[in-house]
Amino acid sequence: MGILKETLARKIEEHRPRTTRLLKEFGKVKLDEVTIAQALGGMRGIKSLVTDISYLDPFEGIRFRGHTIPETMEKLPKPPGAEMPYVEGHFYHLLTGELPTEEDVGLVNEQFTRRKHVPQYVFDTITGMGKDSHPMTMFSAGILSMQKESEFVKAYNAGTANRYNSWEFYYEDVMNCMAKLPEIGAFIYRYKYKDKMIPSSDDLDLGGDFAQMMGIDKPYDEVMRMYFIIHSDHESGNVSAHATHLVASALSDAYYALSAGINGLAGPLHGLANQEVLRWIQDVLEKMGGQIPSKEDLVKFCWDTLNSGQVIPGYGHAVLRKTDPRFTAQREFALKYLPEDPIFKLVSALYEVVPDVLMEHGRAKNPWPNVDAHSGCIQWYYGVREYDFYTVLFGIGRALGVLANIVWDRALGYPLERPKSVTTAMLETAAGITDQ
Ligand code: AMX
Repeated sequence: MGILKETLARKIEEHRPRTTRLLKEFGKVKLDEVTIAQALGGMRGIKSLVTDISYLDPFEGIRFRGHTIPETMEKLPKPPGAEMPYVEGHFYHLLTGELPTEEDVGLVNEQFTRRKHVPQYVFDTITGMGKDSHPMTMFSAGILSMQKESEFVKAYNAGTANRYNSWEFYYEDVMNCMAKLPEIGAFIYRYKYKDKMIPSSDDLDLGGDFAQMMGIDKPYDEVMRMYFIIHSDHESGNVSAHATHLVASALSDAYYALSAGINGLAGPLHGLANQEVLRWIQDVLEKMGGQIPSKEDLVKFCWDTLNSGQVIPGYGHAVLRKTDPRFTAQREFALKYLPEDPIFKLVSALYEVVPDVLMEHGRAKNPWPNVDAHSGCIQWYYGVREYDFYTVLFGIGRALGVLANIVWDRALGYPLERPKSVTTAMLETAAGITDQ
C-alpha cells in the first residue's frame, strides 16, 4: 500500500464511526422538508447528500476541505517560483482532508507518473470518432473505453470486493484514471486542432506537463494549475458531481461513473457555459465589426439575448447568490497578466452591466457571474481559441473532486441512491386540490 493510500486508510478508519453513529443513533433526526416547488423544481436546496470534501455557501462560495479559494492557494505547496499550487497537492488535500507537505505532493506526483501511460486503444477510440465529434464526446468516450481496466470490476468478479474494502479498488481505479486524464485532454486538443501530439514528460508537475503537452509556454502552466484547482469540486448536488456519485452508487466503477459525470458537464447550463460565453462574446464582437462595444451596446446585446428567450451564459447559479470566488480568482489573475487584453476588457465591461440587466429582467435569483463567465477569456489570451474545447479543461479539473468523492462514497458505505417519485395526481392530493 502506498503512503497516500495508507493516509487515506487511516482517515477512513477514523471517520467511519461518525457515520455509523449518526445512522444508528440519530437516523430519524429531520434535516429538511420537501415542498411541491422543490419536487417540481429540480430538487433545489433539498439537503439530502453528504460530502466532507467541499461545501458551497451561497454567499461565501466554495470551501475545499474547509478552505476558501484564497486560503487553498495560500496554504498548498507550490512549484519553485510559482504562484499557483501543485494540482497534486490539491488532490491530496481533497482526498485525505490534510494539507500536504512537499513530500506528500511528490508522492502523488510519483503515483500519477507511474500510472499515466495511456493505452493506444484510447487514442484509437477518439480518432475513430472523427474530428467532427465534440471534444466532450471524445473525452467521455476516451474515459469509458478504459473501463475494461477496472480493478474494482476484477475484484468484484473474483468475489474479493466487499462493503469494507471496495474503496481500495475504487482508489486504484481513481488513481489510474486521474493520472491519464491530462494526456487524454491534451491529445484531443492536439488531434482535433493541431498537427501532432506532444508527449508527456516525467519531470514536470501535472500543471506543467499539461501546458507542455498543449504546446503552450509559461505562464500557461500557472493558468492550468489555477484552472484545475478552482474547477475541481463544488459540493455534491451539481450535475457532474451528482451524476458521478449516482452512477457509482450502483457500484458501477470509476470509469463508468466519471464518464457519466462528464456527460452532465457537457450541458450548456453546466460546464458547457464556458464555451457559450466565448461564443456569445465573439458574436457581440462580430456584430460590432470587431470594435469593442460601448456600455449602451452591451446592455442592448444583453436584452436582445434575453428577449430571444436565451440565458446570458456565465451568469446566475443554482446555489450561489454573489459573485463566484472562482470568477474572482480568475479576474485577479487576468488583472495581473492580461490587463489590456480586449476580451478581458469586454468580460470586465459585462461584469459591470449584466447584473443590473438581470436584476431588471427580474427572473434570475442570482444576477452575478459564475466561474464560466471568465474562464474562456484567459484560455483565449494564451492561444486556446477553439472554444468548444474549454469544457474538457473543466472536466479534467472536475475529475479531481468527483473521483475523490466516490472513493469516500465506498469507504463510508453510502448505498445505492434511489429517491422516490410521485405522480402529479399525488401532488394535487397533497395540495388539497379537489377540482381536477
Ligand atoms: N440569463 C437569463 N435568465 C436566467 C439566467 C441567466 N444567466 N439565470 C437564471 N435565469 C432564469 C432562469 O432561466 C429561470 O427562468 P424561468 O423562470 O423562465 O424558468 C429563472 O431565471 C430562475 O432561475 P434561477 O432559479 O435563478 O436559476 P436556476 O437554479 O434555475 O439555474 C443556472 C441556474 C446556472 C442554470 C442559470 O442561472 C443559467 O441558466 N445560467 C446561464 C448558464 C450558465 O452560466 N451556467 C453555468 C453555471 C455554473 C456551472 O455549472 N458551470
